[in-house]
Amino acid sequence: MSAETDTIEITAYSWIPPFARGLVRDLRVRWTLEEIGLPYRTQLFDRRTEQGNSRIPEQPFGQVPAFRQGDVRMFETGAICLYLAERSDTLLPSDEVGRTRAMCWAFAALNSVEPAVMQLSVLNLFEADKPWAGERRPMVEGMVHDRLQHLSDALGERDWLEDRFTVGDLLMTTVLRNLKRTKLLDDYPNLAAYRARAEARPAFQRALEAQFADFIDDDQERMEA
Ligand SMILES: N[C@@H](CCC(=O)N[C@@H](CS)C(=O)NCC(=O)O)C(=O)O
Repeated sequence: MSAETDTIEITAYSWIPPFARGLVRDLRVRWTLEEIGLPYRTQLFDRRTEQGNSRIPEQPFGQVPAFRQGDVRMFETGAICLYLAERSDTLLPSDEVGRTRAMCWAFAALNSVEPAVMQLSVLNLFEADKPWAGERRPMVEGMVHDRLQHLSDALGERDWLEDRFTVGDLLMTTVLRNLKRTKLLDDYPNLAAYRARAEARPAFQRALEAQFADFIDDDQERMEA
């Protein structure tokens, strides 16, 4: 029997601090599944009890998300989203040129843009009270600006990074969402519009709603658009 006939299950959190809600990376997988129209169920973990040495099964680093369908067991959102995107041309064009460009943007999101963005997130969320935070911020913001400027130039006046929405845009949007509590995107109106355009997709809205619906409490502070 093909693994594709089994129910898809992904891991997610039933509780995580409010600042992270709407940003947790299972959103990428949920969004991918919504775009291609595949149902899934979630296996939930409470972040308050999954700390220390507790590990989320099937994810070597104890993180979310993990993905399971039949014998297929995956971790790493980039791998999961690309694997799923291959099942339909909604997120991955069937022509070789389009498919390979989409793959490049998927890796660019996770490997070229996200590392700089995450350094800023860590500084703002976990290191802001350190005596050296003020000294470090211009350097970190400079790195992010460098990436954003190049991304902005690559996007230009188009709606998407290539001639249509792909898994590359999906992943890039989830990376840019981590800048929501900063003003950095204000300097790049085309990127701000790009992110808003992607977030307006019904599949994204369904994925976001589903992530919030899985939190067990009513502490539903969100990352507003
Ligand atoms: N590279 C991994 C990163 C996964 C990741 O950072 N997950 C976070 C939530 S967004 C997590 O589980 N953090 C809790 C921890 O690290 O213990 C991926 O893309 O899947």
